[in-house]
Amino acid sequence: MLDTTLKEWWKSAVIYEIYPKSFQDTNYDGIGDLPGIIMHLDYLEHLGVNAIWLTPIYVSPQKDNGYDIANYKEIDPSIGTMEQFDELVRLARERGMVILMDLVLNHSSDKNDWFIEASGSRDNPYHDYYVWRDGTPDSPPNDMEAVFGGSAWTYVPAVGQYYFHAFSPYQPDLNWDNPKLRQELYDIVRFWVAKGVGGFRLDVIDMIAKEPDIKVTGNGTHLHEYIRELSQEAFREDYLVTVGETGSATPESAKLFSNPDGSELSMVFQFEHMHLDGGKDKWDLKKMDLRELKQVMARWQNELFEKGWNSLYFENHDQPRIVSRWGNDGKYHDESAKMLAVMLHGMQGTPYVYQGEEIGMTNARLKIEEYDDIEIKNFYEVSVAAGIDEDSIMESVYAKGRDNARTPMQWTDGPNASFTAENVKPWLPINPNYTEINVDNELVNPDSVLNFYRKLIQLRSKYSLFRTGSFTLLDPNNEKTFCYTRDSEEDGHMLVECNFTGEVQPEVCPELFRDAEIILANYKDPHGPLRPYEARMLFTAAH
Ligand code: TEU
Ligand code: CA
Repeated sequence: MLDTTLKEWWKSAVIYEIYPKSFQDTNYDGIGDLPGIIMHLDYLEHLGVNAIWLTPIYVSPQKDNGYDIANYKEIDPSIGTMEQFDELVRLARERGMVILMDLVLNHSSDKNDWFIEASGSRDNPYHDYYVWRDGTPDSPPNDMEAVFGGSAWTYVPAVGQYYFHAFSPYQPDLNWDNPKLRQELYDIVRFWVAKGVGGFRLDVIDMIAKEPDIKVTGNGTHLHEYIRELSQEAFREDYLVTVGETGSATPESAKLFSNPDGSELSMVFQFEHMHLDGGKDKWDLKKMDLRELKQVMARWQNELFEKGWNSLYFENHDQPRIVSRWGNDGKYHDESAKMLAVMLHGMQGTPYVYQGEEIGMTNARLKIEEYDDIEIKNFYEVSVAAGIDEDSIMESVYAKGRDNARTPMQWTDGPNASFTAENVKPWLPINPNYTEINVDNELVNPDSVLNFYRKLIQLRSKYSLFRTGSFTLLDPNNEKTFCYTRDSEEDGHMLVECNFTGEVQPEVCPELFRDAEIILANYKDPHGPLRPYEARMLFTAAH
């Protein structure tokens, strides 16, 4: 069992992300809850993960499913109680796992008491907790757009000013230039540390030093200064893992964010590889070019080697399902789901498994009125208003909409996939393929995607090479296969071979691996040319 009290334990860990609303409903209101997570701790222990990241469970109007926090120190009643949370932390620890909280320190909800006070009068002490600029009702300070559509500025008549919001008007940005606000946030962190959590995922932490007057959100002048202060004042314990969601990160800035000297955060969670099948924005669909993916992954591997630490992920609650996105969710569903896992988990960094990824859950096509996500709804409205044709809007939503990842977890082939009771309407529809793709089926099938993930996760704790090895990309111009080696003088050598197509491809096997041991493969008798979506991991000890 991994000792999560050791410094840098997270370099050997696998993190599982839970979207609580969609995991397991136990009181039959159609919304997943904390007792639902407790109910499946044995499942997670069996899977072998070391930490559980919960997306925000604080009191929230749920305009953005918890990424709009009204009270940072209480649990949203739709999700559970503080007693249940304490119980979850304790029971997870008993099974060798820690809980990671998702902290949104860049913005709050507009229903947070701070904002209610702040928008009452300019003299209120909380006014300066937010970012205000003067303006008249019909002329915002500038033309900055919010991520979820519309202007990034909203006018409040009571104070005769605009407040800045990078996302939606329900998510006013906090003013990190105010030292009092910063102390208030550190106090919140300490509150959760005292509860025994193992660390934090920090939502859009690269946007805290915004400079909206010059249209800067990510990478503002004071960014690293603020993060270092946060780290010093709030993350005092060595064992805490801190994951910075940093959409603006480059390998260069990632070396600061995840500086091995511990002055900022444990690791970055960046998006460069996730942008390869988009254009001017994510809705602008483009086919992913495997050579580009290889180049991007290799650059991050090599630049951060011994200089920083990266998260390894394909899925999260904002991304579509990877087997539908870059695999084949039809004929080669199992093969491609396993292949993608091998490609990712063989690298250096901390791997993430997003709920349902381990059973190969797929994208879901819903009717427009069935979607819940603020981003999908706003995109649809704005696009319809701009005269874009309905079919092409829906193609983008099917391919990239965030609700693809948010349909309820598929536990069994019973009613409502056993996410909730039979007579209850889940908050978001269940993907109809739950009769085929579900945990129950996969637990008993030794060749399932689920059991493959178990083996893959075990390998990471067995071979230190996963943590230590350098990375070499093989055959960079091949657009069909993704092959690389990991090498360490002390810990040995690994070859990873992945076929990204439905056709047979020649194998790329350097001499060193002729007699290597096959430690994992998604086909029986893994030798010779790579069959459709075949993946192999070969290991040879240090010489
Ligand atoms: O996402 C940050 C972010 O940059 C988003 O714009 C993300 O790229 C987008 O959702 C993809 O379409 C974080 C959270 O992960 C997300 O769920 C929140 O909605 C967002 O912050 C605001 O808190
Ligand atoms: Ca519930």
